[in-house]
Amino acid sequence: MTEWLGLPPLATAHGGQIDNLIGWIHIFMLILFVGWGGFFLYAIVRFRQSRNPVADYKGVTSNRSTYSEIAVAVVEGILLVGFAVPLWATRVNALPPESEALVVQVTGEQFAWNVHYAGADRVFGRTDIKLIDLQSNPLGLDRSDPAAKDDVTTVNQLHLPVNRPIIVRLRSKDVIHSFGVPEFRVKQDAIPGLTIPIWFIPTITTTDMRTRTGNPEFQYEIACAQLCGLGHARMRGIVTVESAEEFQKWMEEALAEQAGAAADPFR
Ligand SMILES: [Cu+2]
Repeated sequence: MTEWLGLPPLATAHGGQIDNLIGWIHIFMLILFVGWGGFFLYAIVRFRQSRNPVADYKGVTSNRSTYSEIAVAVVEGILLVGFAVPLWATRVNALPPESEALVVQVTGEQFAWNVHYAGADRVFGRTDIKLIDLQSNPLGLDRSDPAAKDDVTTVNQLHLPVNRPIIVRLRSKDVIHSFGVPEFRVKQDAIPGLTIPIWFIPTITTTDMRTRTGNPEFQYEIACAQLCGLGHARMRGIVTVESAEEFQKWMEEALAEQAGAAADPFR
């Protein structure tokens, strides 16, 4: 219904509502544009100098312009209070229970996305600023903490299972970044000192999207949507949406690889 907007293909459960709102705003703005544009042309012709050599000091006496201003304000109020605010409220208040969702921590830094999964125990391992090593441990994860044993961390690789609620806990190590995935209709600033949850349900796997778009190289991409420094343009993360089984397999492989690296740091 909203294809005429030319937005990127949609790949989350809530995105249709956002597209509808964007569509209605466009329609309303088009009506306003035609209305004001028409009035402007009318005024140029109607009040041309040759017809009105002397200024009329009385001016407009009818109330029509006041009424049309009020009508525009009412429609804008309805768009805001009736559509935009309730939609926003479900995004920020109605978070799914963590027992049903996959919770993943995503921490922005100049210029990368650090991804942290809690693993099977669903508890995020302890992190410590003293343990941060930009190459080997950018999150400062304490591997000696029992809760950290099954944690998986990646850089710029966010794997997500399809059709399951995802809660991303968004953080930043340095400046303001913004987690934007256009196909998910998700965009949220990452602000130093705050942990901001965002949630969505991905509905189309990367493989399916490649078939649908006819682009064999299609990737969902986290694009940093706030100018955050010189490397801003290369701050791109890859999001892989896959089946629950594929996701599980990937987690196990990543865990095995990390266990190997921890046992032999000079490997
Ligand atoms: Cu950034």
